[in-house]
Amino acid sequence: MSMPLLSRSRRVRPTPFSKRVDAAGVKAYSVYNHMLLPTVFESAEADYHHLKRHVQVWDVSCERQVELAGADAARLVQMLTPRDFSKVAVGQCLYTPMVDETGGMLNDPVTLKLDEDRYWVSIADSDLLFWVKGLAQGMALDVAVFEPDVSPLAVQGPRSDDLMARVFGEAVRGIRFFRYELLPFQGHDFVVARSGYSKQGGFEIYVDGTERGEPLWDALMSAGEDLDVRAGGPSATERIEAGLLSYGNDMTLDNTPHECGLGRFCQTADAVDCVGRDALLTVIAEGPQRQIRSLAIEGEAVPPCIEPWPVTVNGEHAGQVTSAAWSFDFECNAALGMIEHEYWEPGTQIMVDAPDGQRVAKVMAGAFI
Ligand code: THG
Repeated sequence: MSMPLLSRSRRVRPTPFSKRVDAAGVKAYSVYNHMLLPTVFESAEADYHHLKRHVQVWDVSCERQVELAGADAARLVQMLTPRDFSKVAVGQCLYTPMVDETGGMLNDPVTLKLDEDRYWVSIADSDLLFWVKGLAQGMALDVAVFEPDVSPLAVQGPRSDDLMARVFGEAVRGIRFFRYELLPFQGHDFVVARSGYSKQGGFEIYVDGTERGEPLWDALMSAGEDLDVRAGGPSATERIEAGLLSYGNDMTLDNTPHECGLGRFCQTADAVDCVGRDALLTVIAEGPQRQIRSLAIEGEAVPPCIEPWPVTVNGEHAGQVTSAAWSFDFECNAALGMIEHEYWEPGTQIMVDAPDGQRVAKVMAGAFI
Protein backbone atom coordinates (compact mmCIF):
# COMPACT_ATOMS: atom_id res chain seq x y z
CA MET A 1 0.00 0.00 0.00
CA SER A 2 1.39 3.42 -0.88
CA MET A 3 1.52 5.94 1.94
CA PRO A 4 0.90 9.66 1.52
CA LEU A 5 3.90 11.79 2.46
CA LEU A 6 4.10 13.96 5.53
CA SER A 7 4.43 17.66 4.65
CA ARG A 8 7.22 19.23 6.68
CA SER A 9 7.38 22.70 8.21
CA ARG A 10 8.42 24.35 11.48
CA ARG A 11 5.26 23.05 13.14
CA VAL A 12 6.44 19.45 12.77
CA ARG A 13 9.64 19.77 14.73
CA PRO A 14 12.79 17.72 14.06
CA THR A 15 14.73 16.33 17.02
CA PRO A 16 18.41 16.40 18.02
CA PHE A 17 18.66 12.87 16.53
CA SER A 18 16.73 13.38 13.29
CA LYS A 19 19.80 13.27 11.02
CA ARG A 20 20.89 9.98 12.61
CA VAL A 21 17.35 8.57 12.42
CA ASP A 22 17.11 9.40 8.73
CA ALA A 23 20.57 7.88 8.11
CA ALA A 24 19.41 4.72 9.92
CA GLY A 25 16.72 4.30 7.26
CA VAL A 26 13.55 5.30 9.08
CA LYS A 27 10.49 4.19 7.07
CA ALA A 28 7.62 5.82 8.98
CA TYR A 29 7.04 8.68 11.37
CA SER A 30 4.21 9.68 13.65
CA VAL A 31 3.76 13.22 14.98
CA TYR A 32 3.64 13.57 18.78
CA ASN A 33 3.73 16.85 20.70
CA HIS A 34 4.23 18.61 17.34
CA MET A 35 7.46 16.68 16.85
CA LEU A 36 8.64 13.76 14.71
CA LEU A 37 8.40 10.32 16.33
CA PRO A 38 10.14 7.58 14.29
CA THR A 39 7.97 4.43 14.35
CA VAL A 40 9.22 1.95 11.72
CA PHE A 41 12.73 1.07 10.56
CA GLU A 42 12.92 -2.40 8.94
CA SER A 43 9.24 -3.37 9.37
CA ALA A 44 6.78 -3.38 12.29
CA GLU A 45 7.33 -7.14 12.62
CA ALA A 46 11.13 -7.17 12.30
CA ASP A 47 11.48 -4.19 14.68
CA TYR A 48 9.23 -5.95 17.24
CA HIS A 49 11.18 -9.21 17.24
CA HIS A 50 14.48 -7.32 17.39
CA LEU A 51 13.27 -5.26 20.38
CA LYS A 52 12.36 -8.43 22.29
CA ARG A 53 15.72 -10.15 21.59
CA HIS A 54 18.39 -7.49 21.39
CA VAL A 55 18.67 -3.74 22.14
CA GLN A 56 17.41 -0.63 20.39
CA VAL A 57 18.02 3.12 20.62
CA TRP A 58 14.80 5.13 20.36
CA ASP A 59 14.47 8.81 19.49
CA VAL A 60 11.64 9.67 21.89
CA SER A 61 12.50 13.38 21.98
CA CYS A 62 8.77 13.99 21.44
CA GLU A 63 8.26 13.05 25.10
CA ARG A 64 8.82 16.74 25.81
CA GLN A 65 9.56 18.07 29.27
CA VAL A 66 7.50 20.67 31.08
CA GLU A 67 9.91 22.09 33.65
CA LEU A 68 8.60 23.55 36.91
CA ALA A 69 11.29 25.52 38.75
CA GLY A 70 10.88 27.80 41.75
CA ALA A 71 9.66 28.06 45.31
CA ASP A 72 6.10 26.99 44.41
CA ALA A 73 7.07 24.10 42.08
CA ALA A 74 6.09 21.40 44.60
CA ARG A 75 2.71 23.01 45.22
CA LEU A 76 2.08 23.34 41.48
CA VAL A 77 3.01 19.70 40.77
CA GLN A 78 0.51 18.56 43.40
CA MET A 79 -2.21 20.72 41.82
CA LEU A 80 -1.80 18.69 38.62
CA THR A 81 -2.32 15.19 39.96
CA PRO A 82 -4.16 12.95 42.44
CA ARG A 83 -0.88 11.07 42.99
CA ASP A 84 0.50 12.07 46.41
CA PHE A 85 3.85 13.84 45.98
CA SER A 86 4.38 14.67 49.67
CA LYS A 87 6.78 11.74 50.26
CA VAL A 88 8.47 11.66 46.84
CA ALA A 89 12.28 11.90 46.97
CA VAL A 90 14.73 13.55 44.60
CA GLY A 91 15.84 10.79 42.19
CA GLN A 92 12.38 9.33 41.71
CA CYS A 93 10.35 9.11 38.50
CA LEU A 94 6.60 8.74 38.92
CA TYR A 95 3.95 7.69 36.44
CA THR A 96 1.48 10.52 37.04
CA PRO A 97 -2.16 10.77 35.94
CA MET A 98 -2.87 14.50 35.44
CA VAL A 99 -6.46 15.72 35.55
CA ASP A 100 -8.57 18.83 35.04
CA GLU A 101 -11.25 20.14 37.42
CA THR A 102 -13.71 17.42 36.27
CA GLY A 103 -11.23 14.62 36.95
CA GLY A 104 -10.69 14.15 33.18
CA MET A 105 -7.28 12.98 32.01
CA LEU A 106 -5.12 15.79 30.60
CA ASN A 107 -2.01 13.68 30.18
CA ASP A 108 -0.23 10.66 31.73
CA PRO A 109 3.39 11.82 32.04
CA VAL A 110 6.37 10.50 33.92
CA THR A 111 7.34 13.14 36.49
CA LEU A 112 10.95 13.43 37.68
CA LYS A 113 11.76 15.14 40.95
CA LEU A 114 15.11 16.83 40.18
CA ASP A 115 15.28 18.90 43.35
CA GLU A 116 12.96 20.09 46.13
CA ASP A 117 11.92 23.01 43.90
CA ARG A 118 12.47 21.55 40.42
CA TYR A 119 10.55 18.94 38.37
CA TRP A 120 10.46 17.62 34.83
CA VAL A 121 7.05 16.47 33.63
CA SER A 122 7.78 14.14 30.68
CA ILE A 123 4.56 14.46 28.77
CA ALA A 124 2.44 12.29 26.49
CA ASP A 125 0.76 13.78 23.42
CA SER A 126 -1.19 16.81 24.67
CA ASP A 127 -0.29 20.47 25.19
CA LEU A 128 0.04 20.23 28.96
CA LEU A 129 2.38 23.25 29.05
CA PHE A 130 -0.54 25.64 28.53
CA TRP A 131 -2.56 24.19 31.42
CA VAL A 132 0.42 24.33 33.79
CA LYS A 133 1.30 27.89 32.77
CA GLY A 134 -2.34 28.90 33.23
CA LEU A 135 -2.49 27.47 36.74
CA ALA A 136 0.80 29.14 37.70
CA GLN A 137 -0.39 32.52 36.42
CA GLY A 138 -3.94 32.23 37.75
CA MET A 139 -2.68 31.29 41.21
CA ALA A 140 0.16 33.87 41.05
CA LEU A 141 2.69 31.17 41.93
CA ASP A 142 6.42 31.78 42.30
CA VAL A 143 7.48 29.28 39.63
CA ALA A 144 8.88 29.25 36.10
CA VAL A 145 7.07 26.90 33.68
CA PHE A 146 8.73 26.20 30.34
CA GLU A 147 9.84 23.56 27.84
CA PRO A 148 13.60 23.07 28.26
CA ASP A 149 15.96 21.77 25.53
CA VAL A 150 15.72 18.20 26.86
CA SER A 151 15.14 15.19 24.64
CA PRO A 152 14.76 11.66 25.98
CA LEU A 153 16.71 8.94 24.18
CA ALA A 154 15.50 5.47 25.18
CA VAL A 155 17.62 2.32 25.20
CA GLN A 156 15.22 -0.63 25.27
CA GLY A 157 15.50 -4.40 25.04
CA PRO A 158 17.05 -7.30 27.00
CA ARG A 159 20.65 -6.21 26.25
CA SER A 160 20.08 -2.63 27.46
CA ASP A 161 22.12 -3.01 30.66
CA ASP A 162 25.10 -4.36 28.73
CA LEU A 163 25.02 -1.57 26.16
CA MET A 164 24.48 1.20 28.71
CA ALA A 165 27.28 -0.11 30.95
CA ARG A 166 29.71 0.28 28.05
CA VAL A 167 28.80 3.96 27.58
CA PHE A 168 27.94 5.14 31.11
CA GLY A 169 29.83 2.57 33.22
CA GLU A 170 28.79 -0.30 35.47
CA ALA A 171 26.79 2.08 37.72
CA VAL A 172 23.84 1.83 35.32
CA ARG A 173 23.21 -1.74 36.46
CA GLY A 174 22.39 -0.48 39.96
CA ILE A 175 19.70 1.99 38.90
CA ARG A 176 16.32 0.79 40.22
CA PHE A 177 13.06 0.82 38.23
CA PHE A 178 11.68 4.36 37.93
CA ARG A 179 14.74 5.90 39.59
CA TYR A 180 17.35 8.03 37.89
CA GLU A 181 21.00 8.77 38.52
CA LEU A 182 23.31 11.47 37.16
CA LEU A 183 25.97 9.71 35.10
CA PRO A 184 28.81 11.28 33.10
CA PHE A 185 29.43 10.87 29.37
CA GLN A 186 32.10 13.02 27.67
CA GLY A 187 32.36 15.22 30.76
CA HIS A 188 28.65 15.99 31.14
CA ASP A 189 26.26 14.50 33.72
CA PHE A 190 23.11 13.07 32.11
CA VAL A 191 19.90 12.10 33.88
CA VAL A 192 19.71 8.33 33.28
CA ALA A 193 16.52 6.55 34.41
CA ARG A 194 15.51 2.91 34.36
CA SER A 195 12.22 3.37 32.52
CA GLY A 196 10.77 3.39 29.03
CA TYR A 197 7.72 2.70 26.94
CA SER A 198 8.19 -1.08 26.61
CA LYS A 199 8.19 -4.11 28.88
CA GLN A 200 11.54 -5.33 27.52
CA GLY A 201 13.64 -3.46 30.09
CA GLY A 202 15.86 -0.48 29.56
CA PHE A 203 16.75 3.12 30.24
CA GLU A 204 15.91 6.65 29.26
CA ILE A 205 18.67 9.24 28.92
CA TYR A 206 17.35 12.81 29.24
CA VAL A 207 19.63 14.58 26.77
CA ASP A 208 19.84 18.19 27.93
CA GLY A 209 21.31 20.20 25.07
CA THR A 210 20.59 19.46 21.40
CA GLU A 211 24.34 19.53 20.64
CA ARG A 212 24.88 16.52 22.94
CA GLY A 213 22.48 14.32 20.98
CA GLU A 214 24.55 13.13 18.04
CA PRO A 215 27.73 12.29 20.04
CA LEU A 216 25.65 10.19 22.44
CA TRP A 217 23.75 8.45 19.63
CA ASP A 218 27.04 7.64 17.87
CA ALA A 219 28.63 6.29 21.07
CA LEU A 220 25.68 3.96 21.74
CA MET A 221 25.67 2.70 18.17
CA SER A 222 29.38 1.96 18.02
CA ALA A 223 29.52 0.46 21.53
CA GLY A 224 26.67 -1.88 20.64
CA GLU A 225 27.81 -3.16 17.25
CA ASP A 226 28.39 -6.72 18.50
CA LEU A 227 25.06 -6.60 20.39
CA ASP A 228 23.29 -5.89 17.08
CA VAL A 229 22.05 -2.52 18.41
CA ARG A 230 19.64 -0.83 16.02
CA ALA A 231 17.60 2.32 15.77
CA GLY A 232 14.01 1.64 16.81
CA GLY A 233 10.93 3.25 18.23
CA PRO A 234 7.98 2.44 20.43
CA SER A 235 6.35 -0.73 19.03
CA ALA A 236 2.57 -0.40 18.87
CA THR A 237 2.25 -4.18 19.01
CA GLU A 238 4.53 -4.63 22.01
CA ARG A 239 2.96 -1.80 23.99
CA ILE A 240 -0.57 -3.13 23.36
CA GLU A 241 0.56 -6.62 24.47
CA ALA A 242 2.07 -4.98 27.56
CA GLY A 243 -1.06 -2.94 28.33
CA LEU A 244 0.89 0.33 28.22
CA LEU A 245 -1.66 3.09 27.61
CA SER A 246 -1.41 5.73 24.92
CA TYR A 247 -2.93 9.14 25.62
CA GLY A 248 -5.15 10.26 22.74
CA ASN A 249 -5.69 6.63 21.74
CA ASP A 250 -6.78 4.65 24.81
CA MET A 251 -7.82 7.63 26.91
CA THR A 252 -8.80 11.26 26.47
CA LEU A 253 -10.09 14.19 28.48
CA ASP A 254 -13.39 12.27 28.69
CA ASN A 255 -11.86 9.58 30.91
CA THR A 256 -10.98 9.59 34.60
CA PRO A 257 -7.82 7.86 35.86
CA HIS A 258 -10.08 5.18 37.38
CA GLU A 259 -11.59 4.38 33.99
CA CYS A 260 -8.01 4.10 32.70
CA GLY A 261 -7.08 1.58 35.39
CA LEU A 262 -4.76 4.15 36.92
CA GLY A 263 -6.50 4.18 40.31
CA ARG A 264 -3.41 2.51 41.80
CA PHE A 265 -1.47 5.72 41.04
CA CYS A 266 -4.02 7.95 42.83
CA GLN A 267 -4.00 8.85 46.52
CA THR A 268 -6.79 11.36 46.00
CA ALA A 269 -7.73 11.76 49.67
CA ASP A 270 -4.14 12.81 50.51
CA ALA A 271 -3.65 14.96 47.40
CA VAL A 272 -5.34 17.98 48.92
CA ASP A 273 -4.02 20.49 46.37
CA CYS A 274 -5.14 18.45 43.31
CA VAL A 275 -7.45 20.57 41.13
CA GLY A 276 -9.64 17.56 40.25
CA ARG A 277 -9.82 16.20 43.80
CA ASP A 278 -13.53 16.77 44.54
CA ALA A 279 -14.59 15.33 41.18
CA LEU A 280 -12.38 12.26 41.67
CA LEU A 281 -13.64 11.67 45.24
CA THR A 282 -17.14 11.43 43.73
CA VAL A 283 -15.89 8.99 41.06
CA ILE A 284 -14.25 6.87 43.77
CA ALA A 285 -17.45 6.82 45.85
CA GLU A 286 -19.59 5.80 42.87
CA GLY A 287 -17.03 3.51 41.18
CA PRO A 288 -16.14 3.79 37.49
CA GLN A 289 -18.81 2.71 34.95
CA ARG A 290 -16.24 1.55 32.42
CA GLN A 291 -12.59 0.58 32.45
CA ILE A 292 -9.71 -0.19 30.09
CA ARG A 293 -9.23 -3.91 29.46
CA SER A 294 -6.86 -6.03 27.41
CA LEU A 295 -8.78 -7.86 24.70
CA ALA A 296 -8.01 -10.77 22.37
CA ILE A 297 -9.73 -10.38 18.99
CA GLU A 298 -10.22 -13.49 16.84
CA GLY A 299 -9.49 -13.84 13.13
CA GLU A 300 -6.73 -12.59 10.93
CA ALA A 301 -4.71 -9.39 11.38
CA VAL A 302 -6.86 -6.30 11.98
CA PRO A 303 -6.01 -2.93 10.42
CA PRO A 304 -4.81 -0.22 12.83
CA CYS A 305 -7.52 1.40 14.97
CA ILE A 306 -7.79 4.99 13.75
CA GLU A 307 -11.34 5.50 15.03
CA PRO A 308 -12.82 3.67 18.01
CA TRP A 309 -14.45 0.34 17.07
CA PRO A 310 -17.85 -0.27 18.72
CA VAL A 311 -18.09 -3.22 21.10
CA THR A 312 -21.45 -4.95 21.67
CA VAL A 313 -22.88 -7.91 23.56
CA ASN A 314 -26.22 -9.24 22.27
CA GLY A 315 -26.56 -6.03 20.29
CA GLU A 316 -26.19 -3.85 23.41
CA HIS A 317 -23.46 -1.19 23.64
CA ALA A 318 -20.61 -2.69 25.67
CA GLY A 319 -17.71 -0.32 25.00
CA GLN A 320 -15.13 0.43 22.31
CA VAL A 321 -11.76 -0.80 21.08
CA THR A 322 -9.17 1.98 21.06
CA SER A 323 -5.92 0.23 19.98
CA ALA A 324 -5.33 -3.06 18.20
CA ALA A 325 -2.47 -4.90 16.47
CA TRP A 326 -1.66 -8.38 15.29
CA SER A 327 0.57 -10.00 17.91
CA PHE A 328 3.36 -11.79 16.09
CA ASP A 329 4.27 -13.81 19.20
CA PHE A 330 0.76 -14.69 20.43
CA GLU A 331 -0.65 -15.17 16.91
CA CYS A 332 -3.89 -13.34 17.61
CA ASN A 333 -4.98 -9.71 17.65
CA ALA A 334 -4.06 -7.92 20.86
CA ALA A 335 -6.20 -4.92 21.73
CA LEU A 336 -7.07 -2.38 24.38
CA GLY A 337 -10.56 -1.03 24.86
CA MET A 338 -12.85 0.77 27.24
CA ILE A 339 -15.43 -1.80 28.43
CA GLU A 340 -18.67 -1.06 30.32
CA HIS A 341 -18.81 -2.58 33.81
CA GLU A 342 -21.57 -5.10 32.97
CA TYR A 343 -19.15 -6.73 30.51
CA TRP A 344 -15.64 -6.22 31.91
CA GLU A 345 -15.25 -9.56 33.78
CA PRO A 346 -12.33 -11.63 32.41
CA GLY A 347 -13.57 -14.27 29.97
CA THR A 348 -16.59 -12.27 28.78
CA GLN A 349 -17.20 -12.78 25.05
CA ILE A 350 -17.82 -9.55 23.13
CA MET A 351 -18.37 -8.55 19.50
CA VAL A 352 -16.06 -5.97 17.89
CA ASP A 353 -17.13 -3.92 14.86
CA ALA A 354 -13.78 -3.84 13.06
CA PRO A 355 -13.65 -1.89 9.77
CA ASP A 356 -13.53 -5.15 7.80
CA GLY A 357 -16.41 -6.82 9.65
CA GLN A 358 -17.57 -8.14 13.01
CA ARG A 359 -15.12 -10.14 15.12
CA VAL A 360 -15.53 -12.28 18.21
CA ALA A 361 -13.29 -11.13 21.06
CA LYS A 362 -12.66 -11.92 24.71
CA VAL A 363 -12.00 -9.74 27.75
CA MET A 364 -8.69 -10.75 29.33
CA ALA A 365 -7.70 -10.83 33.01
CA GLY A 366 -4.61 -8.70 32.32
CA ALA A 367 -2.07 -7.79 29.69
CA PHE A 368 -0.55 -10.35 27.28
CA ILE A 369 2.93 -9.72 28.71
N1 THG B 1 8.91 7.86 29.22
C1 THG B 1 9.04 9.20 29.40
N2 THG B 1 8.08 10.05 29.06
C2 THG B 1 6.93 9.58 28.52
C3 THG B 1 6.74 8.20 28.31
C4 THG B 1 7.77 7.33 28.68
N3 THG B 1 5.97 10.45 28.15
C5 THG B 1 4.90 9.99 27.32
C6 THG B 1 4.42 8.62 27.68
N4 THG B 1 5.57 7.71 27.78
C7 THG B 1 3.68 8.66 29.00
N5 THG B 1 2.95 7.44 29.24
C8 THG B 1 3.49 6.37 29.94
C9 THG B 1 2.72 5.23 30.04
C10 THG B 1 3.22 4.13 30.73
C11 THG B 1 4.47 4.20 31.33
C12 THG B 1 5.21 5.33 31.22
C13 THG B 1 4.73 6.43 30.55
C14 THG B 1 5.00 3.05 32.11
N6 THG B 1 4.15 2.34 32.84
C15 THG B 1 4.52 1.15 33.56
C16 THG B 1 3.27 0.30 33.71
O1 THG B 1 2.18 0.84 33.61
O2 THG B 1 3.43 -0.89 33.93
C17 THG B 1 5.16 1.41 34.92
C18 THG B 1 4.41 2.32 35.81
C19 THG B 1 4.90 2.26 37.25
O3 THG B 1 4.92 1.15 37.82
O4 THG B 1 5.23 3.31 37.84
O5 THG B 1 6.18 2.79 32.10
O6 THG B 1 7.70 6.08 28.50
N7 THG B 1 10.16 9.67 29.93
